[in-house]
Order: sequence, then structure tokens, then C-alpha cells
Amino acid sequence: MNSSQSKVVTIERHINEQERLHTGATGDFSGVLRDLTLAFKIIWRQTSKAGLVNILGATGKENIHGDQVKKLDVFADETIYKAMDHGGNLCVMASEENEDVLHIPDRYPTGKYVLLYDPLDGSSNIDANVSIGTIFSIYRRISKSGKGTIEDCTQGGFKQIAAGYVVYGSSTMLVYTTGNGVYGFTLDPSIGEFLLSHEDLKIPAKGKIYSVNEGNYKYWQPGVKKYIKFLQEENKEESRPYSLRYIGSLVADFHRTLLYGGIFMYPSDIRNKKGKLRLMYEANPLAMIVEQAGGVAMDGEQRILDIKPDSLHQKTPLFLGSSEDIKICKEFIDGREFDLS
Ligand code: AHM
Ligand code: MG
Repeated sequence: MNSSQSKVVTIERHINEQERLHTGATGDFSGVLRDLTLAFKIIWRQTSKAGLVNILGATGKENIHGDQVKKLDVFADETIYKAMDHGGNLCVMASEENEDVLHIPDRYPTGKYVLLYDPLDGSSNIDANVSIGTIFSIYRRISKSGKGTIEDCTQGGFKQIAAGYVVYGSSTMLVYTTGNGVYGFTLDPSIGEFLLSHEDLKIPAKGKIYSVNEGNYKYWQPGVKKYIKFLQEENKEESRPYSLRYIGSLVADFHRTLLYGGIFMYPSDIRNKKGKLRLMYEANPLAMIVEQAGGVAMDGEQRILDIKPDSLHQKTPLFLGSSEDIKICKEFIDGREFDLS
């Protein structure tokens, strides 16, 4: 055996190794991650052959946010629920696509963990074959026993014990953290395994890219507008003007920001005072990941993970990315940095 040969680490092996870092681990938590991985592979299989099986297109229904629900959203939502309802490790789930919490069926045991998920993020992009994703977030239950409750599902983001996402793109990647750094796995379709490809990911302290739906410019608050103008000003030492990249698929925009650095924004505007993105399903999990990678996530005023949730589907403005970029953005929002010379 050639000892210089790099080791192949499957997600299964990685989960086991992470578990061993925690004394007293029972394996229940690893069980949650393992079951999730299976769901992701099933969703990947379906998204990658979507055009072939005539599953593209709208169901004609709207979800509780008023978005049109696509067939693949429904498929992904049900796939995750069914993969996770019987393992005995969860007490309750909640999904962006469902108004109420999702209980574990009576015939299965309940466990000590809580799963929140956005089954198919960026679904308006499906028909154009643009990258889409799944986002997940795991908490420990706070209710004592039996079925989990809405309170289990509306804990502050700082209480997350794991978070991750899958991006179904030119290749399919799973990125996750259990509070011990961020790890990325690329799916090898020939063997159906996620293999470790990005170890201990760190976001650059400063980037050269900003990512925002600039079509909403006229509705933003003055500080955000001035910050965007600042990014567009020329300053070679500070790598300005920044490049603009916006896919309109949060997972894909986040993934690029994590790897290349820079800033992603979905600010509030005069029409949507709380922005568009969902705190529990989108902002909190990505905030945990970006912080674990050395970056920052805020709502314009405070740290995302410090927001006290008041409802399952609440929205939040979201600014996340490289620490230096977020710091400058915050100065503009606070009105302390208006010199564009
Ligand atoms: P969703 O597809 O789960 O409803 O998520 C909302 C999506 C995000 O992926 C993306 O960042 C954002 O909406 C894009 O919004 P907009 O089209 O307003 O730029
Ligand atoms: Mg979403």
C-alpha cells in the first residue's frame, strides 16, 4: 500500500469521526445526519433527471409564502420527511413548505433532536436548470418528552448543534458543520457517495464580489444604497470596483461567497420591512456555517444567531460573508461611512 496515497473519506466515515470527538455521544445524532444524507441522494437523483421524468413545472398550488409550489419542491419536502420520520432520533420537524410543525407519526418512537429544513431552495430556477439546494438545521429538543412542540422549532440560532446545505449544481456538494469547522463533500455519482473534498473551509477575510438583487435598489434604505455605490467606486488598493454575481438561488450564492469571499445581501426594503429570506430555514443555518468558517452574518443591526425568533416562518434581512466586508457594510448602514471620494 502506498502510504502517500490520499485517504478517501466518505461522509459516513466523517460523521463517525466527528461523533468520536464528543464523549458520551450515543450515535443518535449521527443517525440523523446519516438519514439526511440518504434523502439528499434521492433528491439529487430526482433533480438530475427532472427533465426526463416530466416532473418540471408548477403543481398549481401556492405555499404559505405565496410562492408557486413546484413539483420538485413537493417531492423534496416529502422525501426528507419520509427519510426522517422513523429513525427514532427526532421529536419534531418543520419545513419551509409547511405552515405547521411536522410531527413524527404515532407508530414511530420520538427522540431528542429537532430538524428544520428548506427542501428545495431557489426553486424558481428549476426550469432554467440553474443550481438549487437544500438547507437544514438541527437543534436539541427543549420539550421534555413525547411529541415535539413549536417551541422546539423556534429556538434561537445560537442553539443550533448542526447546520448544512446541499447544492445541486455542476456537481452536487454537501457542506455541513457540527460546530467544529466546516466540511464539504462532493458526490461521486459513479459510487453514490459523498466524498470529503473541502476540509475545514475558511472564508477569505475580504473578497472582491458582492451578491444582491440590485433590481430592488430603489426600495433600499440610504445606507445600503451608499454601500453599493461604494463597492462600485474605483480603488485599486481595495480591489474596487467589486464584481457583481447574483444567481438568485441562495444556496448557490452562499456557496460561492463561502469559497471566494465577499458579501451576500438580501436587505429589507420599503415594501418588505423584514426582507424576503426565512430566519429558521435559511438565515440561521447559513449564519452558523459562515461563522464556523470565520465569516459574519447579520440582519443589518444584530448577529443573525442572536435573533430571538417569534414565529416559525418569520423573515429577516440577511447580510453575510467575509468579516471585513460585513464590517464596512455595517458602517454604511449605521451612517458612519458616507465618504465616497
Ligand atoms: P425559496 O426558493 O426557498 O423560496 O428561496 C427564496 C430564494 C432564495 O434562494 C434566493 O436567495 C432568493 O429567493 C431570490 O429572491 P429574488 O428573486 O427576490 O432575488
Ligand atoms: Mg428557500
